[in-house]
Amino acid sequence: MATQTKRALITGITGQDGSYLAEYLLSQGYEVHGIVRRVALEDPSNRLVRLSSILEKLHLHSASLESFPSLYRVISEVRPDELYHLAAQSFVSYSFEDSFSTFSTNIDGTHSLLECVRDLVPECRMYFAGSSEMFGHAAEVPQSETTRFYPRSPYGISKVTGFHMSRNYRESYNLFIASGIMFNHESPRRGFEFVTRKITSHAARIRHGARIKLPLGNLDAKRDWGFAGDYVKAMHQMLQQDQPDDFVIATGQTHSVREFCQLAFEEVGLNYEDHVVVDPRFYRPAEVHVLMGDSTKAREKLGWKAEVTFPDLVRMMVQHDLEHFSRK
Ligand code: F7E
Repeated sequence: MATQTKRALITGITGQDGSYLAEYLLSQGYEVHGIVRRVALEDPSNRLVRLSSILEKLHLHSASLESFPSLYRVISEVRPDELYHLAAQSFVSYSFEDSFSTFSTNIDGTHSLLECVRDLVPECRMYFAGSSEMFGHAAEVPQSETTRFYPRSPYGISKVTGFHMSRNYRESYNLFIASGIMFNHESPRRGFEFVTRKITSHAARIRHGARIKLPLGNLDAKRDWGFAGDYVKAMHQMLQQDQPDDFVIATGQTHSVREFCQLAFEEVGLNYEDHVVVDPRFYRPAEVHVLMGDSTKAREKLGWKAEVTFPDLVRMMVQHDLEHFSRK
């Protein structure tokens, strides 16, 4: 008997992770649906740019995390086998500027989806995108699934809430809901507001002759940076297990923002110290100083490990931006 095509629904499909995940699921033979904002459908050349190479293979539906009825309608139409909830207000700095909208999008949006799954498709397997920001001011290094949460931003708090809600729905209603506690993951598709892409785009533009400085905040913050293309495979793996569970997804290495600058500028033959200026506007009211993940559980149970190393990640992003800005 022929096996039935699995149907996946992705929130946040237009973002970095959503686009890699959509490509990966298509390569695995899935029928891929995505939730996008109505304005994205009206302006595909700008808003769907990360999906441009696969757009005709996708089924896109307009809905908003802020509207329960819109989510309810899409889920009842699509009836997914797997739901990947990636959409969020994900920029930590902005969450300090507008904690209300961050809480509303990230907490109420997750709550709405959980309730839709419970009511409409209780057999659907759901992935919740947790974050290393949940560890925040962590009491231990490295951080694993057993490390206590101590979020340091409204974003981190919203993710802790989403994580606990997901676990509670799993345990209360016997749903298959898995959470990834994902450490920073980057790529040439990263938004320009995040520090890695900010650095690689500036290094490339300066190499091409732009007379600009690179203003940054805390150069000593340390992060466990991996490649987003590796991380979406872990999301999929989590939903193929016999039991739903939570997993730390990380490289196990940590590097400072300063080290990232050093490597990125070296890649274009420059010294970062000649181009970076420290600008207090980019400091955060409360900083997370060191994150480094222990993904032993993911390695043992999912057979997952990060493939792309830190120097290769920096090189990939810089080389992409050199090409990207040569066309501007
Ligand atoms: O900051 C420091 C900043 O904004 C990294 C999101 O995907 O990963 C991401 O959150 C570090 C911080 O990412 C600038 O203070 C210095 O210590 O690239 P970021 P993030 O806050 O770690 C987690 C896992 C998520 O879940 C989030 O959604 O870099 N930093 N100077 C700066 N950061 C920025 N953005 N801009 C600066 O100028």
